[in-house]
Amino acid sequence: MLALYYYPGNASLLPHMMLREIGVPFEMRLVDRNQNAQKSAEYLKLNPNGRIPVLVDDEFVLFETVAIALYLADKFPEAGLAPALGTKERAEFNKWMVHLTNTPQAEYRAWFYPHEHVIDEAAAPAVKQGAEQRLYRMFDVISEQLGDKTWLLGDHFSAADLFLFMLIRWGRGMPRPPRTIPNLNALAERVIARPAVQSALEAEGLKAPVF
Ligand SMILES: N[C@@H](CCC(=O)N[C@@H](CS)C(=O)NCC(=O)O)C(=O)O
Repeated sequence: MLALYYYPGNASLLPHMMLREIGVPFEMRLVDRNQNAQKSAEYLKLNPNGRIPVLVDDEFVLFETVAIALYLADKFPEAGLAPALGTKERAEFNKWMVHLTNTPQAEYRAWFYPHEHVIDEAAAPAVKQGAEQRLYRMFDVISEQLGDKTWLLGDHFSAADLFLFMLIRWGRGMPRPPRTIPNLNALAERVIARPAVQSALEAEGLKAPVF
């Protein structure tokens, strides 16, 4: 049995949307951040970093969003959420998954949790501002790369588009949100129109404006 440890709107949203795209039965297990449950002894056994998400597949336990996404894409290849292994398209897909996780997703960590990056709390606002400026540049580059293509991989919808959608969504509170970039806005609109995405958002109670 597949089970996803999640908190609404967190990085768990990517595997959650994928599970609904795949259409396989799975269980949702809330990690209540209001109770700091991600740092509980029980959860730390699943992810010693105390971060969300974790995927459990029977006895197999996996943390790191992109590792979970790749596992799901490869376990259910018929869902077409990643191109076939060993192809150039797969290399492109891997590029986007790695780029999105180690560039904007990592930068968001500094934007959402600037206090983790300083010793003196007074420096936290400057760290957040720096992260924001870098995020603007990153989204501009992603938008240039996307151009007027339907999806990051052209005609092929993939988990990378779901990932980008989640990152666009996370920036909705920034002074210049990613949705103000036309190419990114168009991609997010296409993603949100997907029934599987709609049901994931609804199940997590994420209401408009979603991004
Ligand atoms: N690299 C990790 C980062 C996960 C992460 O930062 N998760 C956030 C939620 S989006 C979290 O658990 N925050 C609560 C905390 O750090 O205590 C991954 O992609 O799985």
